[in-house]
Amino acid sequence: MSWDPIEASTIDEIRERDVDPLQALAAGETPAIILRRAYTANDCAELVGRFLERQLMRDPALPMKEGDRRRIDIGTSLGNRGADQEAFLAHAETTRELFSDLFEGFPNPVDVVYEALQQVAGDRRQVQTAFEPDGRAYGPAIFRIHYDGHAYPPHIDHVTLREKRFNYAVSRFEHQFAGILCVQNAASDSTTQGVLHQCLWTEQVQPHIRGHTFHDYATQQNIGHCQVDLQPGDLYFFNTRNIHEVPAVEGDDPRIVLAVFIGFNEHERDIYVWA
Ligand SMILES: O=C(O)CCC(=O)C(=O)O
Ligand SMILES: [Fe+2]
Repeated sequence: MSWDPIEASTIDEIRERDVDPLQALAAGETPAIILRRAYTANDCAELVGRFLERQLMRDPALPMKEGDRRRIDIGTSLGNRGADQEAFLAHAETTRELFSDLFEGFPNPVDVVYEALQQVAGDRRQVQTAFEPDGRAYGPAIFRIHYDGHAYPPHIDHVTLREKRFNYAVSRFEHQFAGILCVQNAASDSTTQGVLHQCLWTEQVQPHIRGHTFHDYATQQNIGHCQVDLQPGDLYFFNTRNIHEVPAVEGDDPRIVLAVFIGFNEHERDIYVWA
């Protein structure tokens, strides 16, 4: 069976290809939903300028110093900060403040991602930032800036299956997706953003993730994959229970994405979004 992304430059076309693309992602029937040109390349470039102006990222033109990080986050990551729920929710508040004026003069890229997801999801579902029962919200989205040498080896992302967090409202979602808006590629001729393997995580696969032998396992088992190539402004969604990876960034230009995680249950109206 071929395993191809549902890809178009309008949501209408995407929904013509599949009546319920999120359900197709949940079922593993498609590797990704790719929306081309969700944001303009020009706005992407100017946004990077804004990050530099506001010193939210390290200027790649300056020499790297001892202790400089290969990845900088602008936003609040549940994966990184979720161990302390109070601190996580307080940090999320500062992200919402930061984002309240960061995009002045541009279309708000976080809204672009949420609106695209809402349209893909359809009227019977409601996309919203994740929140706890007391009303406190998570960070809405995160910019990740990856410098030379940064890679994501084969892995999954899942609040319960991987992170084993059960004390968050998002732990009720069976399916977790990611939404990634490409803001800047590492080099002009390298457009690979992600490699998605046609393999949903199970306990049986875990030793190959832990032992860094997934590629050998995939070859042995004839597991196919889908390579997603993006230009700045392209947005894609995928099921984060599919083993996935991002090849190492090469060169002086950092790879920059705007990322969200998405919680989805087939029979639930609410879709929660966080970072
Ligand atoms: O940056 C990406 O395209 C995806 C990164 C990823 O897999 C993750 O953050 O878990
Ligand atoms: Fe991931």
